Amino acid sequence: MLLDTIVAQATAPGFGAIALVRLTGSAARGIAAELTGDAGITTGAWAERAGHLRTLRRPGSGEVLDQALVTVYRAPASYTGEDMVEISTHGGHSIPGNVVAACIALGARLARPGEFTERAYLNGKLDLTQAEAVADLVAARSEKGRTVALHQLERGLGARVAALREDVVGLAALLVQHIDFPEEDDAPTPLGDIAERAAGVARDMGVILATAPSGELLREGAVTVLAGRPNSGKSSLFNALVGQERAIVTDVAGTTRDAIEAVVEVDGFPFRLVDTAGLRGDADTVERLGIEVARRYLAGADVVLHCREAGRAAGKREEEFLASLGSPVIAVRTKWDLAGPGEAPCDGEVVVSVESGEGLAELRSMLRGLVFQGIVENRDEVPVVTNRRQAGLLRVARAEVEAFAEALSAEIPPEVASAHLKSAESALEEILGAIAPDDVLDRVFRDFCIGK
Ligand SMILES: Nc1nc2c(ncn2[C@@H]2O[C@H](COP(=O)(O)OP(=O)(O)OP(=O)(O)O)[C@@H](O)[C@H]2O)c(=O)[nH]1
Ligand SMILES: [Mg+2]
Repeated sequence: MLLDTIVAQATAPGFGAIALVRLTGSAARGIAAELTGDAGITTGAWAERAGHLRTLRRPGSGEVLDQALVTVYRAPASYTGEDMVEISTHGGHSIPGNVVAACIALGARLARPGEFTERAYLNGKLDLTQAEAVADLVAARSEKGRTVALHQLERGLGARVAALREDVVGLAALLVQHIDFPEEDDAPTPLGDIAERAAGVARDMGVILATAPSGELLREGAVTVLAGRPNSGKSSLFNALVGQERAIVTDVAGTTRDAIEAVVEVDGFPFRLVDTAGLRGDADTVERLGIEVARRYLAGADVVLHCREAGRAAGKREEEFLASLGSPVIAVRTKWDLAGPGEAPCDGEVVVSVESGEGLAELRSMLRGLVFQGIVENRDEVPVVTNRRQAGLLRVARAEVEAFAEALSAEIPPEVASAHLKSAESALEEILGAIAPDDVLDRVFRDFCIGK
């Protein structure tokens, strides 16, 4: 596949010792030869995959841009599968920008986000699940999230989906035998057996699908909403869990008005912590808006930390509110350093004090246990389905294989039933990206960084 030549700075913009500018495409080596004034890059005189220190010059004026380390990769042995050049320049704002501009002046085009990885996919270097893993790896918010993304980059999901596709193709082959040679002596596999095998394949799909919820949580972080009456210590607890003073804390009820989010890692697992406005009926307009926001977050929460300060009994409305929540709730008794002598926590309540630090470790371990218990127990079973695209298509494939098994059992003609297998196969191929409509590709690569 011949595509135009693209360029981008792969390292984050800003101050740093080194910046990496990447070029890929058929003109990559020619552009690098002009930048360095060294024709050896195009003739093949250069050792590939080795750094060469060269002076880069602006095309036309010959003004020196930088001294840089230039590495050449020849197609197909490169990340994208095309001719590629990586230029390590000095860091900072202007040098890498000038080098990118010089490449553009020499005929390259600025890359779109994810375009390098998209080319790797288009050239068969990665399947689509691996391309997704590249984005996940860069964006991973926790140690465990990184593990999952790495597993997927090693084709953790891709290999299993490819095996399932083989299973489906195998079922179709058995069926064809049956359709073509129903009367043969060494008889084809009976339809009942084929149906049973199909049910087994659908079950295998179910096992992988069952990892989808935790895969998604590990990627996105579990949405953890702090809720409770005004002044119950939500923002203080939020700050304690985040480890810095992010939310404003005062002794005035109604301090927090908008939702504040922070991603925190708890024992290697990712949580998206949300501090919200306290819930009460007699709020002013701005606070009421904040309460509305809080309710929206509560509706989408994976877990709620309900805060009630020491010395205050739970109101009836508060209990009704808790009962109305769809998500699991951890009851937190805050400001425990202020608890009266006879005061005791209720059943299942965890007591904390941000003053003394008491109870924070216990709260963290409760949080991790509640949301990620399944993963903690199955240490070896890495979740393989990590996003909605994969889960949706796998669900389609499973439904089709199940429908196929049922059709055979209902004595629907095999020729007709086989249509379900075709659909299952297509869905599995779409997971791998063997067939992928443009809008699917756009969605996958849209969230990448430029230069990746
Ligand atoms: N002694 C003590 N005071 C605390 C503790 N946690 C919070 N406070 C105090 O309680 C008051 C309210 O705390 P916030 O964290 O602002 O409470 P909030 O629930 O966010 O309040 P709103 O945003 O108004 O809904 C502040 O004066 C805090 O300093 C604690 O563990 N011990
Ligand atoms: Mg607050």
